Amino acid sequence: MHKSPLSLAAVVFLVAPHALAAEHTVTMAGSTYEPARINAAVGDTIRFVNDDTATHDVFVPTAGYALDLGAQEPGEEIVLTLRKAGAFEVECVFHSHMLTVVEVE
Ligand SMILES: [Cu+2]
Repeated sequence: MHKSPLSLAAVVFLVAPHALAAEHTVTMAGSTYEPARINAAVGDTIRFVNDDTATHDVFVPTAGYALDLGAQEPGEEIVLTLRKAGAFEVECVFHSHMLTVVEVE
């Protein structure tokens, strides 16, 4: 048996483009966002996982992207969907040294 050109085309259509959206994970152990830099694409999601013993936060001060997801207790997860291209910084309002930079293509 061989696949007809029609079924091959259908397979290609099914995997592009929405199936390409990626999920990135940022952890917070030791009051440090890990990784410190994320390269992502529009439509991707970032899962912020508080795997630390302290309360943290996802705060974006960058103009045009500003948001504050509020206090995130140990064990909690928050998922952020990236809806526009550009770059923004994520900080924690409780720990000023915490920083990760997100670049969205
Ligand atoms: Cu923090």
